[in-house]
Amino acid sequence: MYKLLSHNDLDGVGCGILAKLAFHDQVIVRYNSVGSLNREVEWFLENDKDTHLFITDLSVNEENEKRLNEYYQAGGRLQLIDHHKTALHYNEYDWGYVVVEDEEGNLTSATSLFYEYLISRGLLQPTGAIAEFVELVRQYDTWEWEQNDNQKAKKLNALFFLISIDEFEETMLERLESDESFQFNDFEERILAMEEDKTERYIRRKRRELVQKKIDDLYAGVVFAESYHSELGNELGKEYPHLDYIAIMNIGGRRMGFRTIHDHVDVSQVAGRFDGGGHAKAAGCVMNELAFKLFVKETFPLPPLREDPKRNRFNIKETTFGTLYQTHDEDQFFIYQADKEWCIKRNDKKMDKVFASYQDAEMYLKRHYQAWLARDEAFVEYLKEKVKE
Ligand SMILES: [Mn+2]
Repeated sequence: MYKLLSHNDLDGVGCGILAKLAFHDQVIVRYNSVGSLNREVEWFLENDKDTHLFITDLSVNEENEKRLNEYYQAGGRLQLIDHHKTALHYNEYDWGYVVVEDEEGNLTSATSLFYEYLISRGLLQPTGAIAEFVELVRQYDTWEWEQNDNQKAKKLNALFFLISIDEFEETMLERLESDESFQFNDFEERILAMEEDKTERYIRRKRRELVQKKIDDLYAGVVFAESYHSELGNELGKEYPHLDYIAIMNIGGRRMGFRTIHDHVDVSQVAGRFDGGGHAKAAGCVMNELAFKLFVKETFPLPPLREDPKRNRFNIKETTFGTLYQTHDEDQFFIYQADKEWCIKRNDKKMDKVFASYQDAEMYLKRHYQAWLARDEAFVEYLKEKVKE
């Protein structure tokens, strides 16, 4: 018998589906959150000894790491497969296999690693449909789908959240066992289109709820949300590029996620401060007391960030003539170019700081004053005042 303990996200369930394709009714698959895996492992070590254990897309705590190693040394059959940077130390064990990036420089996922593992040992026959499914999961999990505009990968994840894990497993198994290529059916295409509209509306609303706070040396955008964490982190990150990362608080689940679109930020380190982990661009942790204080208690009284208007015709960024910004404190900031430098006037008084580029000046305003681009009407008023003077 085999047993697979895997993550309860698309990548983790991808591993479960591969295990069932390979071992059929000879495998028991259990999906876990980061928190519940350790209990499962403990139960396994006490009750399940004659089974070949796989752990995918998750890692255990130190205590269980030690116990699993003893189990392996005593002849137990065990394989851990993961692609999280924070799990790399498992490679020191014969039973650990952790790869973040493959030889061609592609980011891996647990599903893609497990697929190769099963094929290389002759446990699974590769097919076009399975290979495509694995690649969709990998692209979604590594967020490569966005660069490639791979809508099919995005839809696969959306479908995963629309139906139960059992249903998802069943319908995928059926398809992968019989079809030559991987396709959604008409019904799925229709509900996926509806789901996309709904997600867009949700994200639009959340964009207006984001608050900003400097935590340690980084500027965080904090938002409360139960679902669509990856999409939210990405959209909010792009909308507010002056923020180093987005923290998404799931109060009900007492968990939080961190996402960044920037290469200079590693959110697995941010999560690490709160005993969590993950990837450079996406990480998470359980909301401990310190995290609750910093991200919930202290951000609760803050007003949300205001979005820059998108339809301005006069007050436009990066014109040499000048651009007006406003703040919650009703300060007016005016960015303009003088010689080769970019300067800022705060309520008509030139500030000492000068900037090499418009972007630097704007970043400064947004980070320090949470300023937003003024609407055309406010800009026109501002110019009228200037003319009067
Ligand atoms: Mn994964």
